Amino acid sequence: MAQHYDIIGDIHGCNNTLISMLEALGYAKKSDYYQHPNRKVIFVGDFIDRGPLQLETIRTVRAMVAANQAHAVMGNHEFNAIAYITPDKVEGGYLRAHTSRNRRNHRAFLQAMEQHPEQYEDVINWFKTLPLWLDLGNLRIVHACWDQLGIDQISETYSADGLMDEALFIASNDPSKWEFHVVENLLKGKTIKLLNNHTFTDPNGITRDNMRIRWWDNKATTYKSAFMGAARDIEHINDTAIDTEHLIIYEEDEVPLLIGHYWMQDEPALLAPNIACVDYSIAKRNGKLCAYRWDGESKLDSAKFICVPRLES
Ligand SMILES: [Mn+2]
Repeated sequence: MAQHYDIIGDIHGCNNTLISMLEALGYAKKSDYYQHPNRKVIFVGDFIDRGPLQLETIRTVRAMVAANQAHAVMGNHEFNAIAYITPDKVEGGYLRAHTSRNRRNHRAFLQAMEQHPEQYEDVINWFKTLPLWLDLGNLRIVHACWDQLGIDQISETYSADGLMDEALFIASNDPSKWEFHVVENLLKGKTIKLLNNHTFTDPNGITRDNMRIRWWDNKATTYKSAFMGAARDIEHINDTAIDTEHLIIYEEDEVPLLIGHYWMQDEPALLAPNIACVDYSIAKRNGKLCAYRWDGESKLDSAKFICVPRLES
């Protein structure tokens, strides 16, 4: 029988909620990791930042991956964590600058590392083993956006299994390189610049002059209809036709794709018949952890989402 998977969304340091999800899915702790008699987990990335149990979350996920009970892909938060402590040999400083904004967004993780400095290097080295994407043939996983052309470019130039070596990591932190733009698409999703220098403040409190878009949706032809974000922000977005190249083709007959990253709200729903997001804003007080139970189907089913409420106070 083909392997079936439970795809679990962004966890952001909420290990108690993660464990309640694993138990809800029928996993039990044997020796030092959670397992299920006939299923495995796929984690979509973003294990760290924001929540209170940073190292505990990493331990839970990592033990399952090491025991071959789970796969995990890289999220933008793991990518940023590596860049934050990687020296920039050309410009000096670090590949991700230690600005107050970057420090603030990384604070929960940095505090955990201050308490356990002996684990910092080991954790970062584990992040470096996370692939940018996972293609199982009948199921695909990426943190934010399946950019096939970009995946092909990385496969031809670096690694066909999406693993980042040092050269790819450095190039993907350099905005003058194609690698930067591909990795941005994969881990942060396609964005487009707003018209007329318009800005808005996103739910993270960050002022943005660009917006995340429904990159797969070929019916989304205006800024408003292509907007991917909080409902309260959409009213600030113009209903003007988009005049730049903005879509990334993912046809409805391609294999199912599971993503995280997008801070979805309300009841889980499919983004397309073959695309589902399992990130339902765990970091918010009323947020939840979401998963999709996949049993080999090529068309996804909105009845197969499962959610557990956030347990961390
Ligand atoms: Mn993310």
